[in-house]
Amino acid sequence: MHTTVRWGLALAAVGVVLLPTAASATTQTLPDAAETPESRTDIVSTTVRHSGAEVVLRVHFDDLRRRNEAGLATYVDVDRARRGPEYVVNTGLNDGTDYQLAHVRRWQAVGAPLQCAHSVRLRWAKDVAVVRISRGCLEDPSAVRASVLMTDLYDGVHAVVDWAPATRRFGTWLAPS
Ligand SMILES: [Ca+2]
Ligand SMILES: [Ca+2]
Repeated sequence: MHTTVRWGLALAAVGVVLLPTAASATTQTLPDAAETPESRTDIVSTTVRHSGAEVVLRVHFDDLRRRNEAGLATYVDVDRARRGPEYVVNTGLNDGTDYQLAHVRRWQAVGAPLQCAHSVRLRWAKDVAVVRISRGCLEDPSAVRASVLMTDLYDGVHAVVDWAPATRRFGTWLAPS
């Protein structure tokens, strides 16, 4: 009985010690409200995963079609000491679109597009954009967090925007797994 109680206390102590590790996630999914009824590409959720090799953002839309007037900016923050994000992948959401990775200053892409490994894949049947950025592009950060902006010229003149999780706000910091 005495031994059992001791082990119980020991395990409880271990549990407390392990908590900070369990709390530093490598994946986060952020649900998003359907707040832009004018746009088919309203963001409904965003999943960010930080692996040992890359950062992968899966942005789910209400209805992603091959023809649209929408674009997506996926901002990545890698430096806590410097305000705002350091990188962005800008892409259209239409079939055959171009995309590019660039440095960011004050939420604007600056300088020449970066040539390191990154990709954007649009999956029409699943209504998902998959954005991949190798950790090497991001200078092997200890943690990252993301903010996503969809802009849609839904009628060719007026633009609606949808931020996730909110305007110029980020998800949680994610350490590589
Ligand atoms: Ca939304
Ligand atoms: Ca920063």
